[in-house]
Amino acid sequence: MSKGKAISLHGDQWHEWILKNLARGVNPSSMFDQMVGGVWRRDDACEALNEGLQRVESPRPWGVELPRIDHPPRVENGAGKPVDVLCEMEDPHAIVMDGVLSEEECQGLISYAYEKGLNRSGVVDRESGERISHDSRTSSSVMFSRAETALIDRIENRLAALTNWPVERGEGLQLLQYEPGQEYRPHYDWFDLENHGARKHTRSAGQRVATTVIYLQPAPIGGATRFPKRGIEVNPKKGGAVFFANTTIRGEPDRSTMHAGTPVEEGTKIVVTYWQRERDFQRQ
Ligand SMILES: O=C(O)CCC(=O)C(=O)O
Repeated sequence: MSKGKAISLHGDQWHEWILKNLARGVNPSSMFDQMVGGVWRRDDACEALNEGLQRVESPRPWGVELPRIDHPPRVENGAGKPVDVLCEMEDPHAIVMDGVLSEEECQGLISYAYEKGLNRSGVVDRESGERISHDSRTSSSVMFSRAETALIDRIENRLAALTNWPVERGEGLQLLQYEPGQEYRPHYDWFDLENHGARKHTRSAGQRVATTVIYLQPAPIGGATRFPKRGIEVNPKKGGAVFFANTTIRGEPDRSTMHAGTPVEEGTKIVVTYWQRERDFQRQ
């Protein structure tokens, strides 16, 4: 879409509605909700409202900047294949993609993880902020540091370009392996600032604003990523991924992002998770 054209994307009626309401001083964030509840994609609605604010000569910030994926993404994987968007939804704002990593890249990450060794996965304790084992998360995992290998560096830079978000704001990739019966029960990735332990994790880099789960090896049966509040389940192919924004456009934790890794029924599922923060991230 060329600059200045988002406002006309859905015809004259919407165009006039946007200008009329902004000129009357209506709050752009409540207009945003109506637009996305109608025909608008979230990123187009933001752009159209910003264009509208320019036109009514009242440009002002009204929402937070968040990672966002271009439509279509202008990013290629390690085999030179463009990343493909298969499906996009709102509430939560989630995008399912194909070909984020090539087969070789998937295999390279798995081999490197096995060299390092995997341990039982943990969750963040609400009070202490320490990582603890919990029945709700039974996978094994390994964390990588930023740019730990040339392959990891390349993948992080690709994910940063794909989501239009600085690579410095990404946490290190985390590889998770689930055997039959293993799962990650419904949870949120955003930190609940009511909890002392969670506050410790947001002090320097802020909230986790987006998550991308990349499938390196889907399980033949079971092991989908499920959004139980919406009854939606996704199970991308090898190299595919699901991205979702953890906060609303107002920067509040988005409760519709509750998600789970459903139990694997057969085979082994291996994914990497990439979390992105509001500000630059340094591992504590
Ligand atoms: O394994 C999955 O499908 C989801 C992983 C997940 O929920 C997470 O890492 O936060």
